[in-house]
Amino acid sequence: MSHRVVVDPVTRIEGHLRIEAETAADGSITSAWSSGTMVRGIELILKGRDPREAWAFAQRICGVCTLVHGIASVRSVEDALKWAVPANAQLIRNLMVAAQHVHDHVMHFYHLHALDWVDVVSALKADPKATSALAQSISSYPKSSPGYFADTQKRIRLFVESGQLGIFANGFWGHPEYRLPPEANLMALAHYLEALAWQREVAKLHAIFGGKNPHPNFLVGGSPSPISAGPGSAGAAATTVNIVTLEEVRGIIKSMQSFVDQVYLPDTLAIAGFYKDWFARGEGLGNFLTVGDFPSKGMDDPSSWFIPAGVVISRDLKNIQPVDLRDPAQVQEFVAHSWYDYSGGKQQGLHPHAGETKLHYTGPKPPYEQLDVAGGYSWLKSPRWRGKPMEVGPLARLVMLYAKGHEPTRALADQALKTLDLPLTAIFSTLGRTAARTIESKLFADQMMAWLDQLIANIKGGDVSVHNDALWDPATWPAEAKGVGFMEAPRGALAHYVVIKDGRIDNYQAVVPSTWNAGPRDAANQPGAYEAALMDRHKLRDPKQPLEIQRTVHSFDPCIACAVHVVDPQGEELTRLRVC
Ligand code: NFE
Ligand code: MG
Repeated sequence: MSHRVVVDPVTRIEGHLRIEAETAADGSITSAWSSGTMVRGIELILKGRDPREAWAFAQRICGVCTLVHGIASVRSVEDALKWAVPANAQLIRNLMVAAQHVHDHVMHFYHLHALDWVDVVSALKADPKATSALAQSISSYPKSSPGYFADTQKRIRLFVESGQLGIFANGFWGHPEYRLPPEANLMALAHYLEALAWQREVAKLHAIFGGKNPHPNFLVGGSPSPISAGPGSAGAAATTVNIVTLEEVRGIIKSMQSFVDQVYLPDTLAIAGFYKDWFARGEGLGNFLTVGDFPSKGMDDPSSWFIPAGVVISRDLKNIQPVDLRDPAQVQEFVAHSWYDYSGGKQQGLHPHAGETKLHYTGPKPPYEQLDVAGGYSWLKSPRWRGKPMEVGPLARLVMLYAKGHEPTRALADQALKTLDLPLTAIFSTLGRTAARTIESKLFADQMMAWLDQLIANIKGGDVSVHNDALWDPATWPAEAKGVGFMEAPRGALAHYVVIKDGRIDNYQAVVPSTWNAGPRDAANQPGAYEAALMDRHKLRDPKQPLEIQRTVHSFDPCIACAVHVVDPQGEELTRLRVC
């Protein structure tokens, strides 16, 4: 007899996500559905506004991938108006976006995903001396003495003995699928706490270039903080980019590099070694999309991008398909199983420049026992590329870089596979996705140093330009313009679509990474990436503690706040939502 397992809410994510899975008598998942249960209206307020200030509103779509919607927004306006950005501002943006990736990925690994593999309670049984020996055998990270691990264990014991696990509450502790020895659990938990302190410092990079974090400042046509080529001082450091702040940036990049090299990468490999079967399930689609990012020249010169754009279908790395986000035949959003309607009917797909948002809730009155999966069941739409569902994110980027022969990527991926004694096909999996995130963190942290050196070389050569103000006056703009601003956000391909009329925003649409990955089935009943991954060889050991579902869903690093963000080009009222 089949059985429906419901996980709602999925915790340790951003936003509100519900997963339902149909299981057979032996616990195998036979079908799965992903539902965004929250509806928002943030982009509605963009209509009629000055496109130069759109970024400040769009950025509030999410506080986790904090700056990515700001970047996509300024790029959409620059694209629409053919507004060139100075080289220094491109470098500063690259540094800010890459810092966001490294920060976000470390936080995801330790604070959102690690506890799917690490048992907090088991760490209490660890021998601190043996933990120290284990840590020193895999890394040269200096915090590795027996005393350090004994202190960490004491902190965790205080949590557990108080009966209030606090940040460690709501785990499936003691679940038989936790396989790490107590010492590995204690080591990972020590690094969980280290990562909390580390992230506080590295977040300062955004404040140096953009005034604050989260939600740093941006500027259409460049970067907001002027560069001062003078000697620099503590006072000037508060308002300009100068030699003092750039050296601070260097220190932050070094701290990112050492944490990734000495903690994140060795921990990923050590933990993965105990869960090798998770490199053989959880792939799902096998289709991957990247939109490309990190220009060394400009967003209009794809040959200069550090991450290339492309599509891989059915793992076919030899045939990378070109991507054109402006092409209505390529990108479409479907609502066949979403709580929306289209004026042309629920079966059609619409390109985002012609996007519509009409709320149309057809489900049962909450709280309900289960989703109406034959009808609508999510506030997410289903984006498709040439009609096909796509996975976006770290694994898509790794696949694209690997397929294109990017040497540092190949070296890192091949080394990781060799350490774990796994074939290349192992990357198409739950832990492949998790490891891809770690590998790209190393790629980004190392590349950041090269971008910083280039920025300093430009300044030394006399170029202190950060903003092109030639188009600042809307009187210089065409009466009508359309643009796409795209980037690689930590969770994957992000594109903002803007239509500008008479100097004001006429339509604004965002197609977001977690919408690609977490969206429901489409008009052809094809599942989205989460759904397909959960249907790829999962078996629940205990349906009351669906740890296996958590592992695969978390491997995507869900952000449902980003994924659900209602746009209404007609300016209709969106708030009057009746579900009874
Ligand atoms: Ni809110 Fe986001 C990222 C975007 S969603 S986290 O990364 O865009 O997938
Ligand atoms: Mg959207």
